[in-house]
Amino acid sequence: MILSEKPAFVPSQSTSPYQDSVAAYWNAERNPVNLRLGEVDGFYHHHYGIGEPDWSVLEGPEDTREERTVRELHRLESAQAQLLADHLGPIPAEGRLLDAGCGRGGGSLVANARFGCQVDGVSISSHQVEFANRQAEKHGVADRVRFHLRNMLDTGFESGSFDGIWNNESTMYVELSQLFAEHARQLRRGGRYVTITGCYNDTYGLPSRAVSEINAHYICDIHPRSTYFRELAANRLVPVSVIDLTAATVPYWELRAKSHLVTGIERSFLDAYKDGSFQYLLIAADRV
Ligand code: GPP
Ligand code: MG
Repeated sequence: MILSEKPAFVPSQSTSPYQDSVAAYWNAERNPVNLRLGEVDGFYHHHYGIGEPDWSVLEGPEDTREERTVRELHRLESAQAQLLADHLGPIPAEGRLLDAGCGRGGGSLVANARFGCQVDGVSISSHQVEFANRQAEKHGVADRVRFHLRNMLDTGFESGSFDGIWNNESTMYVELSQLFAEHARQLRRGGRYVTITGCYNDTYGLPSRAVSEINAHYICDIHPRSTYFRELAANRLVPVSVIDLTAATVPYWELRAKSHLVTGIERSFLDAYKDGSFQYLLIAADRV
């Protein structure tokens, strides 16, 4: 055995048994509500939707009902991704963006289609990274949009190298103090950070039963609203927009609950939003 030989540097991925369990969940995940929706146009999302649905998809000819419902849920999820991109921009074509917790890559492809810029996405799930890179190939943008098996808390990317960073429903898997420190390091001065997230409402108290059910379902740890603003302020990230999307996302969950694509978590989201214990927020902040 040669003790002095160091193993080759591998960019950090999972850093704990907890993160191993999260990676295992996403490596095994094949929910039709994600795969069927992504097949509509090749933008595979791992977030929820916003806006008023066309409820008529639940009625009409039975032979097309499922397809019409899939398209409608996907339209609402796409609207959410577009809203997030609205808050990143304008980003020049020579700019660079980071999608932290990129899932199957739909959000990165949306941002690249909007701005034409380079986008890097990171995930600790090898399945998601491979899937997302295949999608970038299929969209013909693999030279501009790249997915990496890396940990968003310690990406290995150069300091000050990004014009914008976002987390689309991925902050509940990490400590915000660590996440925002890494984002502040990677963003150039004046760069933009955007998150869309579910947070628990401090005015309700601690997490409700429904919020705890969501945590157990996804193996995550939903943060209180207060922690977002405390940790942004502590990490040179100054909020510029805060939008409460709770009312805008409830109809998505109502449609999903009536669809053939239920996963079993729909009631918990509806209860959590309606009892006031949970909020769906967009927060945009500038790096100073
Ligand atoms: C998953 O999206 C999003 C999360 C697991 C984060 C939890 C989000 C909160 C707002 C609390 P998905 O599209 O993979 O989930 P599903 O399979 O249920 O559609
Ligand atoms: Mg989904």
